[in-house]
Parts: sequence; structure tokens; C-alpha cells
Amino acid sequence: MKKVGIIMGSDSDLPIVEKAINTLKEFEVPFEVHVFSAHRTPVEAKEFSAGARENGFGVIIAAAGMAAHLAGAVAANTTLPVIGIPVKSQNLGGMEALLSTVQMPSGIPVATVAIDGAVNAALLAIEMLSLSEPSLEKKLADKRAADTAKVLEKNKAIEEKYNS
Ligand code: RP5
Repeated sequence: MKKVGIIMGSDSDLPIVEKAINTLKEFEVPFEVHVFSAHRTPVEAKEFSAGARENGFGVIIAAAGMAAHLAGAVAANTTLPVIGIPVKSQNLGGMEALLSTVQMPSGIPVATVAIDGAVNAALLAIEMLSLSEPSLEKKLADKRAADTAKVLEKNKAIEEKYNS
């Protein structure tokens, strides 16, 4: 199976990124994790991105906050799909990271999830890998069904409390 590359701009992003890591572990999808910054370590970020396809990666998740150019910079150096996670900041709440990540110029796509949307980033990466890994298709369907059952259970409790 192809690996998922997970890059974060700073180790301070790790508490958010760990949610993606845990989701990939749950699905037994192989991954690598790195701290590369578009601004602080641009050479390393570029080398990783440019070599990612030949190094066995199928998709890259890039998480960054503030002036979040990481996902775009990664996407500029690979034709693998890149998923951007805008990370919430103290001052502007992640809006700046969201806009920096999502507003890519035509030709260099970044699939952007919600602010701190690390679980969806991992699920989207798994969905991409499932195109060539049929075993992942069933796991995705099972998780979707389990999540639906949880919500229906909550609905039942609320309905019983207020509607009876
Ligand atoms: C971004 O700046 C990082 O992705 C992080 O979200 C933010 C702050 O980084 P630190 O100052 O905590 O290292 O590049």
C-alpha cells in the first residue's frame, strides 16, 4: 500500500496532527510524519515533496498555522494529491491559515479541510488510497455505518427525553 506523508510546519501543530495519525493507525494505513516548514526549512520541505512519489507515498497531508504556505509549497513540488489542514492560531483563530491554504492559484490544487480538521484530512487520504486498495473500501464503509449508529443513538436519547 502507498504511504501517507504527514508534514507539519511546527511541532506545536502536533496535538492537531495526532488526530490524523490516530485515524490512519485505526485503518492500518502506513504513514510517515515530518516537521518541515515552508519558511523555516524550505529546502527540506521541497526535497521531501519532490521525492515523495518515488519514495512510495500516495498522498500528502500538510498542516500549518498562521501564514500557512506549507500545503501550497508542497503541492508546487509534487503531482501527488495534497490535503491541507489549516491550524487554529491564538490571534486570528485559524482564518488566516484557512485562507492561505485554500486560496490556491489555478494549476496547483490543495484539497483543504476545515480549521483543525485533521480527522477529515486522514479520512480523505484513506478514500484516495482506497481507489487502488479495495480492503480500505470496506473499512471506510464500516466506519461510516458505526458513526451513523452513534448519531442515531444520541437522537434516540434526545427524543426520549423531550418527546415522550
Ligand atoms: C506555522 O506557524 C506552524 O505551522 C505553526 O502552526 C505556527 C506557529 O509555529 P511555532 O512558532 O509554534 O513553531 O508555521
